[in-house]
Amino acid sequence: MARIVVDPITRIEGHLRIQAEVNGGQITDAWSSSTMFRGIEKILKGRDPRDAWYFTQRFCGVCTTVHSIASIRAVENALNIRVPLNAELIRNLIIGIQVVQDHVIHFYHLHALDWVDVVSALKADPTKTAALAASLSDWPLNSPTYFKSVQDKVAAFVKKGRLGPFGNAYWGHPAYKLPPEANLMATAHYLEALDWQREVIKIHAILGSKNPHPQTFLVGGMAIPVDPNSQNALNADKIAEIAQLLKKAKAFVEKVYIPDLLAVASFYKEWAGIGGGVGNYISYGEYPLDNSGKPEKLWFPQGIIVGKDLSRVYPIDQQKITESVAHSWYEGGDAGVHPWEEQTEVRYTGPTPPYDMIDTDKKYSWVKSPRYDGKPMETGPLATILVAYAAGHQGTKGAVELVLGKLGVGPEALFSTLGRTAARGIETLLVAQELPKWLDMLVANVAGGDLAIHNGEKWDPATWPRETAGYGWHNAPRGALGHWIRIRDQKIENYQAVVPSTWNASPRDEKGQRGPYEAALVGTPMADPNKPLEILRTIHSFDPCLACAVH
Ligand code: NFC
Repeated sequence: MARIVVDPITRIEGHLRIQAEVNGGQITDAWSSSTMFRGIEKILKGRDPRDAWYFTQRFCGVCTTVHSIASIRAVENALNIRVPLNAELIRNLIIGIQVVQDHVIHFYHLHALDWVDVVSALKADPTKTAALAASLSDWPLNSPTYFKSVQDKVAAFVKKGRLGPFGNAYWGHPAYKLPPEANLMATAHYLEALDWQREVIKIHAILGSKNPHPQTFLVGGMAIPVDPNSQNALNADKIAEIAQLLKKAKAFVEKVYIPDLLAVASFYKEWAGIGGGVGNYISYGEYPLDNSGKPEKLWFPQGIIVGKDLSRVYPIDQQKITESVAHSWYEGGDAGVHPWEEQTEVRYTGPTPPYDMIDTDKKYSWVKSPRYDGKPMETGPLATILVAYAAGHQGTKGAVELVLGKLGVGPEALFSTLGRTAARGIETLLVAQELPKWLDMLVANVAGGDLAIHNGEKWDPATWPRETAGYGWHNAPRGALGHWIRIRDQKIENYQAVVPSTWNASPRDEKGQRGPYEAALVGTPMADPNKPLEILRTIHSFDPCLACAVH
């Protein structure tokens, strides 16, 4: 038996460490740990609840909008505020383009190199690469000259001995399966996606004044006036610019990302039987289609799937969500606690760095262990797509069947590392195709004379009850994000976030149940424990963000 440590896991945000036991070429047990403390929940106590979004947005530099949305929804829930339809639709546009940009970045820049051997791309024939690309898509850039120029660029890196963004990887590892031409095609699109993502996120600059960390959120609505005829508002020119950027976003997803995903996945079908994990899934659903606040009005439905059973989607009861700190470096009892009651009080009992192993029988992470009704839950694009598919969501059903059909696998293939990566592509495609419709809804609503953007009825704290509590949910790129707030005497009494990567990266709970990363790694084959590429594949398929997870 070998014990291995991967620390830090790179190509993620924040600090994640995996300890694993390997027996006979397979992982037999694993522990997920974050070695970095944040503490922003503590900073919020005593502040004005209307300011909370501004602080929580700094949980993360990657999902830079999501903690504002969850925060303002939590305060609106506590104060029983309905926001105007224009504000809901603008929020949908901000959220949706974040998801699309984030998932493309994940596929190319954070995950592709687990499957694509960049150095092998040097051996490719650019003409054959162009023929391969043309067989998959009519994307205009895909020519022999273009692929040759990319190959020359990579060759120049290699010649200088400085691989730049491609440095320090396991090139030549036996688990890489793509032919050189597919490697060159994916490498070219890796570089192209860098430019594309910078362009499409300009929508945040238009609607939110900047990215990262857009600035136009407001409890009760948004701080961006809508008026087709004013230069100082979201007017017809700006709408036209957003429409162009959405077109650009959709084209790249349809013609580059999805064809690449299918092409790469077709060489790694054995990964449809690896990396399954806990088998329970939670999705908060997303994209309100009106301002009723009702879950049934969300475009992606919300719900829970238990034990990989796609015949039932359970509604979510927020009271059943708890966090345990049995194996996390915080004060607290053994049983999980609901976020309204929970505290974040540090009790570090870990080793003093530098260290080789963390004793995982004791506390071993700064991440807490969220549980639903006592069960570990996976969240993220796979959960979103499984819940929508099982709930009979039309667009999702069609897209899932198309992808499964192209790969020649059944729905059970979704419960895997490959399924997680495919589901992210499906979510991106569906959102990219839907975004222009939400823009059209906004334009139609404004054209009908509704210019309302903020509900100021409860803006004055004197109108608030002396004591209240609320929660705000958002389906972020990495999954189910919830913020819980208690307000007393117009100030924040307690604030707790239960974040997608907290669900997924969680250590064991008081019953010894593994978290999703830990469970997904069990059974993973390892060609060479000294080059743990397979661990990266499964962990990256979740798209971890440990800055968020610990917050
Ligand atoms: Ni950071 Fe996240 C927050 C997480 O909710 N996990 O998707 C978003 O980061 O990327």
